[in-house]
Amino acid sequence: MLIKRPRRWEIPESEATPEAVFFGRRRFLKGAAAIAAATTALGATQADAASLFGNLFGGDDSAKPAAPEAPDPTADLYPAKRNPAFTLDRAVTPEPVSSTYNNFYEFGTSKGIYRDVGSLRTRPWTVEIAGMVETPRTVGIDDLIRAMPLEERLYRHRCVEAWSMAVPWTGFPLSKLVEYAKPLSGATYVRMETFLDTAMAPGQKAPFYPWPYVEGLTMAEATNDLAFMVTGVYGKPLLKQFGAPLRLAVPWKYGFKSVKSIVRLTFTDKRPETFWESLQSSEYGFWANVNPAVPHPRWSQATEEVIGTGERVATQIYNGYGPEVAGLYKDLGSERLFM
Ligand SMILES: Nc1nc2c(c(=O)[nH]1)N[C@H]1C(S)=C(S)[C@@H](COP(=O)(O)O)O[C@H]1N2
Ligand SMILES: [Mo]
Repeated sequence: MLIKRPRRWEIPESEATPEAVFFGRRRFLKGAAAIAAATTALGATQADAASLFGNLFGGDDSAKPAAPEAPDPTADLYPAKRNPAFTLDRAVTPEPVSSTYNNFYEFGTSKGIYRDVGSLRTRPWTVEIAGMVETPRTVGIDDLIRAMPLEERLYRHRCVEAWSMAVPWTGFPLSKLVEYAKPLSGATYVRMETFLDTAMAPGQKAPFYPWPYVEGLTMAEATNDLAFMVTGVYGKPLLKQFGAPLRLAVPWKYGFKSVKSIVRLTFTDKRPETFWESLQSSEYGFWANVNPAVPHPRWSQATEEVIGTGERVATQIYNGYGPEVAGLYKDLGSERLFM
């Protein structure tokens, strides 16, 4: 039994409001009012409306037992060999810490969604390759993982909410998946999408979010060596709360760019409209590169809480990955690159 108590690194809402809370509050009121109006019109009471809304986000925080599942069909591929090129300036965050402090709004807005992801079914799972490619196609996740060269990389991970971790991801360079997809030369962006299934993910019943979760990169970003498709963590197949069975890790950008539980990649010549940007473009942009000198409209980005240590450290430009990625942005002076 886990007892929920505030931890040192949980920044008070008054200081740094997580992505959800702002909308959480404003849109919550709208959503609650809409549900109240709708259900009242149908003859239900306001109390029913309130409990319906409570149910959307799972009114209680207690553990939900996960149904028994077959062992992961790719388990034999782990642990993969660590790539020594990717080192850290800090200790790896212990798994019990990083796996109990996650953002995955499909399952609710708390950091404790590891208790609620049992309903995520990761097999069968397919990944669709769509849009401007030689041949659009759909591939089974296990065939895809086995076709790719797996390696382990230690990456820093910096959330826009001013906390960070260091995580040993296993996966393959996104550039390998781009090669596999054979995009047409006119494609300039890749759009990546999470599943949409309200039965698996109760958070997707909340009507005021633009589901499914969408993210995107330019082709230059997607083929940069740092852009990593993640299939495992801590030497094992990915745990559900980290975005199983396939998620992105782009460590020079704020965490919200690293989309989880991907089902579709669409190659396109139009810049994708992303989940957070369409919710609130004045706070969350397309580029979202980490920069301590550019504050979020509601809090500073100068420092970050290292989850699990109680330490607050200085944030680095591009989250410390400037040598690898700064060149991608040298001709984009007029763009809002840092939010
Ligand atoms: N589909 C989906 N992807 C997502 C999110 C989400 O809510 N849904 N949250 C993002 C945010 S805000 C962060 S910080 C990271 C969190 O990744 P982690 O839980 O592995 O630390 O996932 C990102 N990817
Ligand atoms: Mo985040």
